[in-house]
Amino acid sequence: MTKTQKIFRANKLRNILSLFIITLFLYSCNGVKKDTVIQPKLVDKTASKNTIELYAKLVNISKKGFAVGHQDDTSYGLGWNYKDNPTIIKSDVKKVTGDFPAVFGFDIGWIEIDKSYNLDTVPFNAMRDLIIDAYKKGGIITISWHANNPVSGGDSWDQTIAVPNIIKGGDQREKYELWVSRVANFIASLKYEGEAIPIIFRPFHEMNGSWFWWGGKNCDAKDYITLWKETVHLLRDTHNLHNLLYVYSPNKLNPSDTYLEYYPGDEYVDILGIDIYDFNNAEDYKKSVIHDLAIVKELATKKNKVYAFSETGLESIKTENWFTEVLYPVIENSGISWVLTWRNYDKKHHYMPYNGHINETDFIRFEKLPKTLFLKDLNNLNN
Ligand code: BMA
Repeated sequence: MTKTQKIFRANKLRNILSLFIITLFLYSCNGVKKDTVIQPKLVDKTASKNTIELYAKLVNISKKGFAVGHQDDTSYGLGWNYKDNPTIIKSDVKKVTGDFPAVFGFDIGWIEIDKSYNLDTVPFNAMRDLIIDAYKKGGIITISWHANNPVSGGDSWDQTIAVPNIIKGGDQREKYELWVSRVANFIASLKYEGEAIPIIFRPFHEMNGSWFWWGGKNCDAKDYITLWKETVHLLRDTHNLHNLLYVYSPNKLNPSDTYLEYYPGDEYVDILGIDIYDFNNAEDYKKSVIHDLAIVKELATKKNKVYAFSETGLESIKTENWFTEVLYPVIENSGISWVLTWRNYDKKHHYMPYNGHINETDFIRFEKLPKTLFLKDLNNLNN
């Protein structure tokens, strides 16, 4: 190499190095923090500020641990019901641990048929008050929808074929649009200090099972996808709701299931979820959770989306130390943003412990573990 060639090469290297330093500098000038994510591409390009912030919060949570959620947490529990004394907001989780959960789950099944209370007898007026209260406390709200069967008039578990009838061109389309307008009216009524409360909306869940009219053998994947997309269009574009994050949540994957079989596409889903229950077999449960969450994680990472354990639990929680020894180890490092257990209806059908329950102290230990975020932890998170 000649002397001129050497000088030329050194200059070239210096130029590349300077360019690299300038790029880094520009990045820091732009205020791009080290752990800031690339702006998410939400389903709603005009999502409200609070909704974008909620998404950012979910990302942040998943880096610190996971938020703990409970369905109908403040609506009722063992031996009490909000309806009987709406002046005090109770919670079995709070009675046991001293803190509320960080995620509050609600279900709007029966709003579509214009009932004043949902399928589990929670009055919608009470639900609205409790959603506002949970939000005011700093909590995260998620809403599922156990809609009735629009063809037979039966409940969600009525497997009469209905999806082809309610998508565009179907004979029950008008009815479905009316149903969605009732959903939209309720969601539009969820306001705090004049602003729409951001909601994680999880309709048509567990679609890979055949127990609901919108899933499995009761519905083609193609029709399911059409229903999902049309529902998003109605809520977002016709009813102008800009406070929703949409969750896609299949049930536990059986060997023949593919997670994305019913997936409506990246443009229509904000969060990937999965529902898996322990049916009194901790080993099978742990295997499924590890296996399925790894799949969800891989897909969500590729798609740059948040993911969650959208429903779980062991009915009556008879397995000792279920929270610390069965659940925690399989989700501790999973990267989920939240985990939500189902409702506390009575001693036979409940998924969180209550005062005097055999797993009460285990749940107190669970609350103290480093990755579990309850309401106070959530409020203490710095961005
Ligand atoms: C199910 C059960 C039902 C309930 C439904 C909707 O898992 O808890 O009793 O009606 O969820 O909340």
